[in-house]
Amino acid sequence: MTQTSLFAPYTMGDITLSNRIVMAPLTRNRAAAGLVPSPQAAEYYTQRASAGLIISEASQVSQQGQGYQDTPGIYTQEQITGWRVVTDAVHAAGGKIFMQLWHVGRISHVDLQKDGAAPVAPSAIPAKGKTFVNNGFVEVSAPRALEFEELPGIVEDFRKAAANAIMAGFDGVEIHGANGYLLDQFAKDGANHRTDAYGGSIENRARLMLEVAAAVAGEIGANRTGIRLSPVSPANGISCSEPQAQFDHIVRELDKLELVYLHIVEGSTGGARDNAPFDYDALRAAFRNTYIANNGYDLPLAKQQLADNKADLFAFGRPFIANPDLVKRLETGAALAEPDRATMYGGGTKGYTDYPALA
Ligand code: 8OZ
Repeated sequence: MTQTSLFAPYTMGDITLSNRIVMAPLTRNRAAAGLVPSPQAAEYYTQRASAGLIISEASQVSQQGQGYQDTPGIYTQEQITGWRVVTDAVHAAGGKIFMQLWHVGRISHVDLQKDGAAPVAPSAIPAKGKTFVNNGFVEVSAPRALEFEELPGIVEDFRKAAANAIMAGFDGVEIHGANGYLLDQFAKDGANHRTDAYGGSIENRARLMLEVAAAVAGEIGANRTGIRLSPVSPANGISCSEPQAQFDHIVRELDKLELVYLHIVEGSTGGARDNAPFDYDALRAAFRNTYIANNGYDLPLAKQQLADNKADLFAFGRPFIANPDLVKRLETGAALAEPDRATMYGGGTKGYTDYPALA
């Protein structure tokens, strides 16, 4: 049997990635006026184009879907035009880039919403959590429950955003179904107390996420549609009483839609990989296309998991902030630089485009 390598090309759907290292989506809060990617975004992403695949920072599908200051959108012509500069630059550098499509649901603040409205959620249950607005961390605002009649509009926002992402030159999209944002809020009973067709049972809680996935895949093709899930992450105050059964069901249904990849945050987002028992092998076994593993990976763990056929691709998040040439550093065993926390969220070029590649 031939040895698979992290550093050899991998074919995913209709595209060939130059290696199996993925740049995970990273929120950087540097969008310009109009929530258009900043002029420096093209440079930032191009510096990281040696990743086999870049997944963009989470980008809201509507104003209602925004939860933090200065995150980019993909619902206006100006935003599409701005993102086109980024994708052209990444492609010219030989990279591939998907856009992460985001609706934050209850993780938002009235100051970001149209006319100061309440953020929306499956149920009127506030999250215990903070967001960043008006240049400071504040408690999220109390949400209102979405009306049944509003849910087709949410699906439509994701569908349009996916079409916009393709117009902006992305190779595909990743639906953000993780980390306690809207689709994860619907999927998990800590946030979803609905009594209609979108709550109460495993099938009902999965419904909105699966409708979004079907709509996006129908619009741009399943071969360009991936999704990110975090079955046991408590991120943004979310909880689920039966994550294994919930996510076994979701992944079985996503497999039927033939999405191009499943991107799993294993454990607690940005934290422990073993915060709760969960059988990720069951998800991998239920999904025929590409499995991207994420959370706390380093080179030895990625090598081991690849050798054991636990995943096809490995997404690195924070290491990509300070190491634009992360792939080369991993391949050559070079030391990794540490990111500066103070410049992760917001600011200018400092801590954004000024981390050097190795000479
Ligand atoms: C960090 C800060 C703000 C948002 C996620 C989109 O956790 C995020 C995010 C991360 O998925």
